[in-house]
Parts: sequence; C-alpha cells; structure tokens
Amino acid sequence: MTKHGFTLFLFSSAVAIATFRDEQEFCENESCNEREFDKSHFYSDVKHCGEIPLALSHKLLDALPLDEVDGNVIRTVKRSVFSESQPSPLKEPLTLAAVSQDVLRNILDLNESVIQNEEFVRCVSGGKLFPGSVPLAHRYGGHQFGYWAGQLGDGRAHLLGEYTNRKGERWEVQLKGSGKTPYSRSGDGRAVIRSSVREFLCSEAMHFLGVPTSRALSLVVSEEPVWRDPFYNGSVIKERGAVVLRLAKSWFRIGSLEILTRTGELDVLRTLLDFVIKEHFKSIATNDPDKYVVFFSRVLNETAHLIAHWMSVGFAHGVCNTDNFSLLSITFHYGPFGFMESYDPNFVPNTSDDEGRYSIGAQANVGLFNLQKLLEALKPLLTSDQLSQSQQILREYPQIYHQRFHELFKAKLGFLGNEEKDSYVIAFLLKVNISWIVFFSNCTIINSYSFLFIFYYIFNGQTVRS
Ligand SMILES: *[C@@H]1O[C@H](CO)[C@@H](O)[C@H](O)[C@H]1NC(C)=O
Ligand SMILES: *[C@@H]1O[C@H](CO)[C@@H](O)[C@H](O)[C@H]1NC(C)=O
Ligand SMILES: *[C@@H]1O[C@H](CO)[C@@H](O)[C@H](O)[C@H]1NC(C)=O
Ligand SMILES: *[C@@H]1O[C@H](CO)[C@@H](O)[C@H](O)[C@H]1NC(C)=O
Ligand SMILES: *[C@@H]1O[C@H](CO)[C@@H](O)[C@H](O)[C@H]1NC(C)=O
Ligand SMILES: CC(=O)N[C@H]1CO[C@H](CO)[C@@H](O)[C@@H]1O
Repeated sequence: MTKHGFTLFLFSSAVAIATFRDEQEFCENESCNEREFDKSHFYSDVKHCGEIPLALSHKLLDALPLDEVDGNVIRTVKRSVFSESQPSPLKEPLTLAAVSQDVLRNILDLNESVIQNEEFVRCVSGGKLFPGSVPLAHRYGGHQFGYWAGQLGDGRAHLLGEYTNRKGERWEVQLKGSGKTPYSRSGDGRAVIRSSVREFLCSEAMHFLGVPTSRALSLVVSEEPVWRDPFYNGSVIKERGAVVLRLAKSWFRIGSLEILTRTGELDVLRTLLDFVIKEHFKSIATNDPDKYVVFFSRVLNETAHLIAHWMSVGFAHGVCNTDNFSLLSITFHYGPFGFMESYDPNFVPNTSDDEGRYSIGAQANVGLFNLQKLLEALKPLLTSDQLSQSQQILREYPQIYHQRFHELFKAKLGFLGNEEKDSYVIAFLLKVNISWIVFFSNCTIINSYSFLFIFYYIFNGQTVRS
C-alpha cells in the first residue's frame, strides 16, 4: 500500500494534480451531474456573511490579469492567472466537524465565540462570502505521472481573498471542495470526508511538528452525496461532501509559471514572477539583473530543506499535488497512507561514495524533478549565462538535501558530535527492516500541548455520522 502511494508520487510532478484514490474527483456516474440543474445549489444564492468579522481583500486581483469570461463553464483559459468563480454551497444541514483554535485566534484574530454563530459554518464552507471576498480559481498547469498535462487549475478550490492579521502577516484564504470552477474538467468540484479529514489533521500536525505547511481553519461536513470509487475497482459508492477552509502565505506553485511558459505568454510570466518575488521573496532586490537566478536558488534551498524535514518526521507526500511547492509558504497534500511505514528501498547508502552520501529517496527525487521543471519555466527569461549558473545551482540540490537530512536525523537520534561514523549508523538504520511507524511514534516530539488545542474542537458536541 505504501509503495502504491510512493509509485504515484515518483512518476508525477509535484506541480500536478493527480487522480488519487479518494482525491479522485472524476465523475463517471451521471447522478453526480444532476446537481448542475438544481438551482438551489447555485451561486445566485451566495450571500455575504456580515456577522463574522473577517474582512478580506485582493492584492492579486489588482496585480495580475483576470480571465474575461465569467461563470463556471469548463474551458481553456488564456492570458490570465485567475478566473472569477463562485463557490457552490453544500447541501444543508452542515456540521462543523473541526476547528483549529490556533488558526482561529492567532492567524485570523477571531474570538472563539464566533463558532457558535450559525453563520460561521456557512461562511467557512462557501454558502456565504466574507466581506470583500472575490472568489477566484487559479489557472495553472503541471505534470501528471511525469508527463506534461496542460491546463489543470483549481478544479474544486476557491481563493476567497487575503487577510492581513494583527501581526501584519498576509494569509490567503481558500476553500477546498467548494464546487465546480472553469478548471473542473470532468470533476464534480467536491471533496469527501476522508481526504478532508486528512488535510485538516495533517496540516495542523505538520505545523506543530515545526514543518512549513499550509494551515487549516475548519472542516465542514454536509449531507451532499458525492460519488466516488475509493478502490478504483468500479464500485462507486455514495459518500458525503466536505469543505476545508485552508490558508497559506500564497497558493502559487511551479505549475503557475509553467503554463505561461508553455503557452508562450511570457509577458504574463514575467508579471507573475515579479509579483511573487516582490511579495514573497522580499530580500531579493527587484532591480537585481540576476533576480530570477537568486529566486531559483532560494526555491531550491527551501525545497531541499522541506523534503529533508518531511523525511525526518516520516511524512510521505503521497499525492503529487504540491500547491506552491516550496515556492512560498509550503503546502502539501496527503496520500491515503499519511505516514510512511517504510522508507523507499532506493534510499540505500552508496558505500563507494567517499562523501558518505546516499542515493536520494523518492521524495527527494521528485523535489529535483520539480526544480528541473521550475528551471524550464524560467528559461525564457534567463540569459545563457544565467541559465548555466542556474544549472550549476541545480546540481547542488542533492548535497543540500543530504546535509539537512543528516542534521535532522542526528538530532533525532541524539548524536551530539559531528563524526563520520554517525553517517554509517544512519545508513544502517535506513537499511534495516524496522517499523518506521513505531520508530517515529517514539522519536517524534510533538508539541503535544498545542496539538491538544486542535483536538479540543474536533467533533465538537456533534457526531459526524458514517
Ligand atoms: C470573546 O467574546 C466573548 C463574548 O462576546 C467575550 O466575553 C470574550 O471576552 C471575548 N474574548 C476575547 C479574548 O476577546
Ligand atoms: C472493490 O473493492 C472493495 C474493497 O476491497 C470491495 O468491497 C468491493 O466489493 C470491490 N468491488 C468490486 C466490483 O470488485
Ligand atoms: C450511480 O451510482 C449509484 C451508486 O452506485 C447507482 O445507484 C446509480 O444507479 C448510478 N447511476 C447511474 C446513472 O449509473
Ligand atoms: C536554506 O533554507 C533554510 C530553511 O529555510 C534556511 O534556514 C537557510 O538559511 C537557507 N540557506 C540559504 C543559503 O539560503
Ligand atoms: C556512488 O557514488 C559514486 C561517487 O559519487 C558514483 O560514481 C556511483 O555511481 C554511485 N553509485 C550508485 C550505485 O549510485
Ligand atoms: C521554508 C519556508 O517556508 N520558507 C519561507 C516560506 O515563505 C515565507 C513567507 O514568504 C518565508 O518567511 C519562509 O522563510
């Protein structure tokens, strides 16, 4: 099972959305299309939620080109970064199944009494819009199973707007599972409980493990039937729709740039890249002629560090969709198996390597693949000198990854010094057949006090049936 998750991941670009078990959103059964004709689900109903004091704005909307076509008609979009798209409210009754108190208080500056307000559950699930919100679906491309798949885009997510909190942090607020967009292709725009619970729990857990990640405010479960084939064997079953409200510093990803290079929209590419650098890589001078090279090296370093961190807490990315993979606030999705039971067999020591390195595990390889794709996307904006400089930077990735991985593993095992022997012990541990679940549950230190805050609200007073 673990291998299955790994295999998919290995052959897919982290910039792509993959069809993955319960992540699967393709509807083979006509009954899932009936909703299209049920007007009560449509956005003419969407009202503003004035009672929840969360005012959103949209810097993105002013800075980046918007699709001129309106409505959620499935289409190929040109020369724009976003399309306006209204969420489709979930069928009521709705159950607020979980809330992260840390996100509520410390990111969104909300008093926890707001969750008692009936409006809250509609506002965090797309039934009503926060003041100032202009829901957008992002146009991006990417690779699926290693091959360029063209336009993908937010097929079941809506970017509601951005919130600048008391601390001055800017967070982009997004709904996942909130209905069709112009990028839904054959999907139904919905998410089921299984994947939504994973997203909610894993992102909050990763945060409290100290790993950079997107965050999740809430999980809302509805009575809306969603048809899925969870075992991919032709048995379509009825599940229930759920929406997660999640946050990141930015939801851009490598595929956001890739699609613009692929379609030759180089002016839009430059606009988007300059925006990302200005907003999220503030230490890069906007007039630096080498700014794209510096950007590339930053993203590369962050990617290597992030994946080493994942490996050190036993996290398997599993799904091939890494929203703004290491570009900004780093986000991830989860395979059905969450934590790895064993490491990838390719991850073995290379004994002939005098530097004591190991071959790179699958996740680290996917990181490298992504960085190659990022470099391809940047290529039209680079001089030939800058390109060869960037290619040199790309070659440094394995070393940065290994060094960080070793630091983290040594800390985990309690090695104090900096001895060459340490590497052999780590190599040995990775090679022997031990249960990594047992290993990590004993080694991983969670800030358990903070973690309890999350669980405080889970299934709060209400039972989620099924
Ligand atoms: C939250 O709101 C309640 C009720 O309005 C109020 O009594 C409480 O003091 C507020 N808490 C904070 C931290 O503002
Ligand atoms: C598909 O797999 C599930 C779980 O193993 C099983 O319950 C179901 O009967 C299978 N369906 C078919 C058509 O094989
Ligand atoms: C859709 O799937 C459901 C559940 O498997 C089934 O009851 C229904 O007959 C299917 N409808 C069509 C049109 O195939
Ligand atoms: C690489 O990234 C890590 C983690 O964010 C950071 O601590 C480190 O300073 C970075 N190194 C360079 C050379 O930018
Ligand atoms: C091991 O490392 C050496 C030196 O870097 C390299 O030449 C060799 O191909 C590597 N072997 C394997 C199996 O990766
Ligand atoms: C690893 C990581 O998350 N790096 C950066 C992500 O983006 C934020 C804000 O843009 C930076 O502060 C982090 O250093």
